[in-house]
Amino acid sequence: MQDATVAARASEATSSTTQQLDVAVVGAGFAGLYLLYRLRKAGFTTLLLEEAGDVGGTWYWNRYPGARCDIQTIDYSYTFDPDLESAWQWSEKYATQPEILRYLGFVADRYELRRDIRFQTKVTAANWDEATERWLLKTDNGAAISCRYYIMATGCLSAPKPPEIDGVKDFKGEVYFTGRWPHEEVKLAGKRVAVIGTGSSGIQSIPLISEQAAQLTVFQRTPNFALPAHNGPPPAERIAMLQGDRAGYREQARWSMAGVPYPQQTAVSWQLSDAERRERFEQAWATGDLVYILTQLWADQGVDVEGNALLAELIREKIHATVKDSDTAAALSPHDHPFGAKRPCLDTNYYATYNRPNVTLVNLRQEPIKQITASGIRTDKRAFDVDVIVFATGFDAMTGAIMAVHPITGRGGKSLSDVWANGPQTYLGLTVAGFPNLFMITGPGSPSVLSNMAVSIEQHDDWVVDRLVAMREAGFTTVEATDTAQAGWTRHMADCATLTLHRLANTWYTGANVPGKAQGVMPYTGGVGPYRSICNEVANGGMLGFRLTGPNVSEQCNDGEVVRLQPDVRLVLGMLTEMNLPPIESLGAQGARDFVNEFNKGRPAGRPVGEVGVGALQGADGPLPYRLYRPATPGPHPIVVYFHGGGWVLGDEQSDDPFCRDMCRRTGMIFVSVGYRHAPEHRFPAAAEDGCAATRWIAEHAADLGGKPGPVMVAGWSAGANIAAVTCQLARDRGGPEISGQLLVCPVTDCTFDRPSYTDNATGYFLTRSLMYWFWDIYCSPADRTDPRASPLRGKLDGLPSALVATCEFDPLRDEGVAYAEALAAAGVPVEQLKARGHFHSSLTMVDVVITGVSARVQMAEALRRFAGLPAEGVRTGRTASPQEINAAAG
Ligand code: NA7
Repeated sequence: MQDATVAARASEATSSTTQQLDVAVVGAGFAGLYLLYRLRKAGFTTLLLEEAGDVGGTWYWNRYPGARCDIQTIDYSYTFDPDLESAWQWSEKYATQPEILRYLGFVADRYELRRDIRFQTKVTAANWDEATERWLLKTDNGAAISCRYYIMATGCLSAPKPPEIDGVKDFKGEVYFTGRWPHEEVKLAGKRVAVIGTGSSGIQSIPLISEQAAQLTVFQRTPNFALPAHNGPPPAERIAMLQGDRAGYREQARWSMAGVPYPQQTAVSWQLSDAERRERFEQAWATGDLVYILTQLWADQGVDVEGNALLAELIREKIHATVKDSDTAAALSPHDHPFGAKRPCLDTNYYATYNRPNVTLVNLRQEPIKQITASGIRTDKRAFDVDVIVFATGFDAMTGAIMAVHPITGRGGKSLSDVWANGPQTYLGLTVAGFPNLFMITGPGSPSVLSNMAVSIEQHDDWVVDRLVAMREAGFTTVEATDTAQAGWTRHMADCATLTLHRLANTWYTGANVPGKAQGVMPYTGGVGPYRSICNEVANGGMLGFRLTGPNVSEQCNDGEVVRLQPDVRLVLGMLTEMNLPPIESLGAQGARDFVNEFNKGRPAGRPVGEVGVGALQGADGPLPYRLYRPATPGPHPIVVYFHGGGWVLGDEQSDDPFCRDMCRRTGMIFVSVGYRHAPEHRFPAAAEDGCAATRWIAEHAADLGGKPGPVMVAGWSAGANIAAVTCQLARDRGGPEISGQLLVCPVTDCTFDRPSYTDNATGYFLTRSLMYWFWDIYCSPADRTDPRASPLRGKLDGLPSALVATCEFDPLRDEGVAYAEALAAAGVPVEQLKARGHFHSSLTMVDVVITGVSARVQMAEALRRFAGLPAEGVRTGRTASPQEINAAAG
């Protein structure tokens, strides 16, 4: 940007009249530039306000040595115009800051964007004027602005965080911030330089600073994981993929999890040998691609502490292999957070830099900084005299640029800072209730920093402009998120966050890097593709969760929550819908069995247990197969007799294998899964009688099976839970076996179809009303259905063993499960209810697929241990480890 142009724009705007606009946008980075392009094309009068002297956003300010993108540049580009894509060629796999800045300048020139940008202009206040229904902006340069829509394209990492160290002002040497690096050359040659901070900015700049400085001292508070970038020309195979099918490549990125076209990894760590895992890791290490290593090694690395630890250990090995001094290597090796939970970095020679004689690492965990003095930095052990201090201390991320930069006052005079005092609340990360016509591009609550920003920015820009166009066509002039929608989004965000490991690290993702900032995972962790489909759903659902008004149209408010399912349940159901399967009941019994067997082959293998054995036991009318899962701990163990699901028609003793393994591991108990007889070959009461007979046989042979003699427990899912419930009643009435507890997961308990859950969830959640009709028809004649051996809710319930009854919100069987639990309680049976919000009939047994079911599985395991008279602390909780626990485990 030539100075003359800046001056011209400023003087044009200094008139005393308020400038009237359709849209004002803050920020001329990736987001603002494309937004301006689209808004202008759509016919909105638009002005961009930018504090800097030229376009570039974060790439204007972050000019420190070594600044580069760390998403491959061919992915970190605009995709809206194929001509632009062929007009610009990137020279490197990861472009430098100057090249990215040139690119953004090229884009600004190509679409003549600068003529609608007021540079060197800060917004000093933004107020929603209820009378005119417009935003009124004050700026420090030029006329005030009145606009219908106000859009923050301010970036997620653009408000540098103060260093919070005493004495910075006393320092007599040079001070630089990586996020506000000078435009003129900074000469470090021959100087003693200190760098504080080892996030991406520190890790990128430290190797280059070390080459110039006489002495470099790095002050590290938290070690970070860094991987070699292997920078060079853009990789030929990715270019070939892009050029082979540009549209397809870009579309795949848009629907991927991270905004980069990689497929979902399905192999899980425990299916791979050490050698196989190492081979995958070495390949990833050689690839030099963050998204690749974060998503392609094994499916559990991003969601499971144990799967993640395997990878973290391999990276620590690399650090030790590179850094010669073992104490320095140990200090550089992260142990306090799972890999990926804090933003990992791409580096060029970062770890090797510590082998240079002029580089020293100071571990602030062992000697915290006391203060900065006139001559340098003092820790509580030593003083370091330096000529230059570089603060690579990061940003007030996600909310800083929106909230801290200027007061934003919405409806009723409420300030955004107050509304967000306990953390950002948004609807879709795009809007905030109480702030009509205000949009944020890649705001908190959207995938933003957990994605390829270029993809997320284009999606947000497109979504906003498309909505404004649609509103204009319909005559609406205001749009505002409802409280219901926002609360629902906050809940969905929290559900998503339980899926990942981000909550286990103190990072700028959670606000932990800024003292006093509210804590919580701020970006949307549910993935780019799922997020895009949700935004589309909102738009296609009549602007679900928004109130729209206009002068000549009646108000429209299609209120509600856009996602009520757990995020992984939503993905599973979405995949099932896409498969366009025929209704199971149309396949016939054998066809349905074949289908289920085939379907089960595609699920993750169950986790290892001590031993899996098979055998035969005595059923009601002959031998039945069983499968026994034994814990790895020394026995004898309590025994749980397990009955699989499948509507009395489908499945076998193997079909709930991952669930049996999971429960065996969590409880430390033997699970014996019984292959009871099925209909239509063996109709009612064969399955029920087998259940009782099998339980008796197992109780009698407990010692032979390695189990504890004495009472057993029963458990089952769906029709299997029906058998478990019936078994308890029969055992009580027939003088044994003794049963100490029953775990009923989504049980069938009654033959009527008139409870509301049969209507609410009749279709769309895999187990349908018509499938249940079919199961009942095959299993049981109408005359037999009221028999308590088919409908245990109709039986006598007193004197039954303690129970845990688990039900799922989106399950036709929900209400009969609840009815059974209530009836048991009324009969004086100790009963615990587990109502799984956002889950469907198969959620709790789909181990390692529906990961959000883990807390329910923990609760179920605790109940079984209670039934067995064991202490609760033996329950393995899987992914619920806290940062403290990770630290403790790491020693
Ligand atoms: P980051 O990733 O937030 O890193 C900041 C670093 O500065 C980090 O190592 C911090 O340690 C350290 N820090 C912050 N404040 C202090 C104080 N007071 N004393 C000592 N050390 C401190 O910012 P970056 O600019 O490197 O990267 C930001 C993102 O930009 C990056 O993730 C990419 O997405 C691009 P801590 O970890 O808090 O202990």
